[in-house]
Amino acid sequence: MSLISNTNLSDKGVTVVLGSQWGDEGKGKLVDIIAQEADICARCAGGNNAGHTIFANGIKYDFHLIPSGLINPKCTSIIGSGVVVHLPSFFAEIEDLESRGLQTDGRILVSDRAHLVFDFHQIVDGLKEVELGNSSIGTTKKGIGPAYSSKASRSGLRVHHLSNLQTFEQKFRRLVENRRKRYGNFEYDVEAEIGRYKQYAIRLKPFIIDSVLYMHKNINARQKVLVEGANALMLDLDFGTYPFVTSSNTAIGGVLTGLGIPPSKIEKVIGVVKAYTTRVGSGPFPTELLDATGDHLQHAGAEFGTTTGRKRRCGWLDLVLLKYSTLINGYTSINLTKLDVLTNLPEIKVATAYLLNGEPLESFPADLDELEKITVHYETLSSWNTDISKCRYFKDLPVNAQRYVKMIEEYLNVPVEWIGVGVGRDDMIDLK
Ligand code: 2SA
Ligand code: GDP
Ligand code: MG
Repeated sequence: MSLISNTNLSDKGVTVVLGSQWGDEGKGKLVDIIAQEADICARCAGGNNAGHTIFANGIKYDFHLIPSGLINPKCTSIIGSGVVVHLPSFFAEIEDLESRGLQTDGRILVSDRAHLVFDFHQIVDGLKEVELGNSSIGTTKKGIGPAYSSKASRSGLRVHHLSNLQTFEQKFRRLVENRRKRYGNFEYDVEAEIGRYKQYAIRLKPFIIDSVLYMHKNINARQKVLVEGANALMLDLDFGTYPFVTSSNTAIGGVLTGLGIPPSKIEKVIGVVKAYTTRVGSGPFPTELLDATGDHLQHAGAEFGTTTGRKRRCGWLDLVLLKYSTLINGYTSINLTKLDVLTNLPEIKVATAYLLNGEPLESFPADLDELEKITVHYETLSSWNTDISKCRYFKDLPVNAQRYVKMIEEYLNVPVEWIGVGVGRDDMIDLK
């Protein structure tokens, strides 16, 4: 019997799950658990750059574009207007999930306002990275940045454009032409792509909805609604380590703009916090460990990108970063994940301050040059060496693991509601 409580979702408002660090905190696992009670699970931002791995019923599922609530057969998945959709990947993901035994018919709905990612966006993503040379972002090359650029420059194509193929074709040709002017005459068969999209237009028709109306009707009917954040706060276009960020608002603001729901409808914001820090791609990482401890975390935590297979960089938990993340997202509770990965370390360090010229900074700096110059102040905590993966109650944890959790709670002044102790759905301590 699962020890996870049955009171995770409220019918009074929406529950949001957000990544608090640089992603891959284990959002998918929590979303899957909570979605067992949900009527609706919605994605609001990002695209198939995201990767959410779930182990449930003895099966491994990798979600990218489709919300991770799909494993509950009673839960409907919504791809909101803030998401960018690469249709070939969308259909391939559905086929993959069906091959793993999930039934998807009528259970996945896509906003008519969502923007489309085309193969040429992916080509441009690669070309842009090459152009940046040593300063490349380390994107997933899924075309996410270029698709959001088309959106921001008001030349993008949205899902509803597929209902008028004549306009679609005109706008599409203009868009490719424009990108060729900027990036050269890259190889891309425009005619073949238009042909494919004529087919996709037919195939996608049953999935398309006005998601604004859908969400409002269901929220007002007191359906249990869960929103799954993709990527994480430090990858947010405005609040992350710009320019080493993704191109969407991955913070709480993206939930509102990416689904068209007002802030008053949000009841709960759960921040997913990995017990250490990881980052995939380039960019600053103050607590990164470029030593044997970093390698140990990478191996013990199986830290490989879910989408690209890249090794994730690893480092100590950074409470300065998490304080900043908490300020922006206003977490009402925390899911601390992967605590089991810290077992058997000789000691554990936690960053509690950034010092610039010997003085502590009040918050996470905007300027990456300033960030380069800081010294990280760590507190050292005693570790534990007993296996915690079978612990199901807080009191079962070794005292030093309990102290670690308490320290995070006190520093951030946010209650830890869940603690992840393994990959499986049941490997979770529910503190409620
Ligand atoms: P992009 O492709 O334009 O969004 O890349 C911009 C930056 O955002 C980072 N990014 C991610 N970071 C962590 N996890 C992500 N999803 C995959 C996963 C990543 C993978 O779950 O493991 O498989 O490599 C993700 N998606 C984007 C990216 O690394 C760039 O730093
Ligand atoms: P997401 O992007 O936040 O959904 O996270 P990912 O799925 O990309 O990466 C998190 C990885 O950690 C996945 O492989 C999960 O199966 C795994 N994971 C999640 N929670 C835990 C945990 O508590 N302990 C361990 N050992 N692994 C976990
Ligand atoms: Mg991930």
